[in-house]
Amino acid sequence: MTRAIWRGQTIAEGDEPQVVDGTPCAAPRAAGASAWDGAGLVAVVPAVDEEGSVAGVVAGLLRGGVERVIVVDNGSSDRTAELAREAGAQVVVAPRRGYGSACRAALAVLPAGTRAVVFCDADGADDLRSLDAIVRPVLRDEADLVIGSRVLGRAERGALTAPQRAGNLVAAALLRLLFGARVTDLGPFRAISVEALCRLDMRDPAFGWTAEMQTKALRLGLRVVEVPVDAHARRTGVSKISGRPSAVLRAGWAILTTIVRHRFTAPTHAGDRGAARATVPPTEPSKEAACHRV
Ligand SMILES: Nc1nc2c(ncn2[C@@H]2O[C@H](COP(=O)(O)OP(=O)(O)OP(=O)(O)O)[C@@H](O)[C@H]2O)c(=O)[nH]1
Ligand SMILES: [Mg+2]
Repeated sequence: MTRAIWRGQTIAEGDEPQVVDGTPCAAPRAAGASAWDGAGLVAVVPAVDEEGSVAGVVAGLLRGGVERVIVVDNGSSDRTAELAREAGAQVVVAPRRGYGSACRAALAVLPAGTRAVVFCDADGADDLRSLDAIVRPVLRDEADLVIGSRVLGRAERGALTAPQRAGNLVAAALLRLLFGARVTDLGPFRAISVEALCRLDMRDPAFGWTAEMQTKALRLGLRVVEVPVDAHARRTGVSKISGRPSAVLRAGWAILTTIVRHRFTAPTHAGDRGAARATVPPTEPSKEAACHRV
């Protein structure tokens, strides 16, 4: 059984996220930190046992101009939630484990007036100097989905493991074959408009989340662009995906099957009932945005 929660999105009964702390961000926003107005920009940060890095990520996002940061925790055994809250984040507990479940839990508590969502990992691997390049095309309505490509940017040693690079190559080849899209990465650092999110009706509870988002967006003909981003290797904490062979295999399988499945199934339009646009204008992103349509 499902119930409507937000602009046409649905969530399974018993899957409701628990808002631990609904207070808005406390940290001051740096004046002139970004070239855009961050009003309505929400960051979603999935985190499990990231106490060494989460506060820095939250503070960096707020400094960069994000209006609200939602950290979604899944049963951390360390001080992740506490430190995220202290840094100014709203902390949400997702009842089910999984990267996708965490992201969905955050979407369920998006505040009214949200225009765009930027997803960012909690381990400090995403270089927040690229925040502006990621969110600007969406906030200016020049793109619906912007993917930060670590392949086009500088990935420091250890930031992308050999299986990650190989997986990206295979996924990119598949996306080119099935959609004609010039995708280079399925990186987690990405921004998307709320209208596009509604239309995608995201479902994947785990590692297929990023591939689902890209594939459905391409299938629906949304404006998907990549921008180069720099990436760091995690410096603290333990890897939940790339450092664990079983997780790598599961993630790889989930990504490939997700791409193929969504290519051959009709896109869902659950979000079209709400504020989503019926059609997306075929405008190209401006050159100024330093991004290319995939
Ligand atoms: N809430 C939540 N967060 C998760 C879950 N799995 C992973 N994460 C977070 O998702 C982000 C990506 O996970 P990582 O462990 O960094 O995966 P990775 O980037 O492939 O691996 P590294 O090379 O170690 O960085 C991190 O912020 C994790 O804390 C989960 O089940 N729930
Ligand atoms: Mg990581």
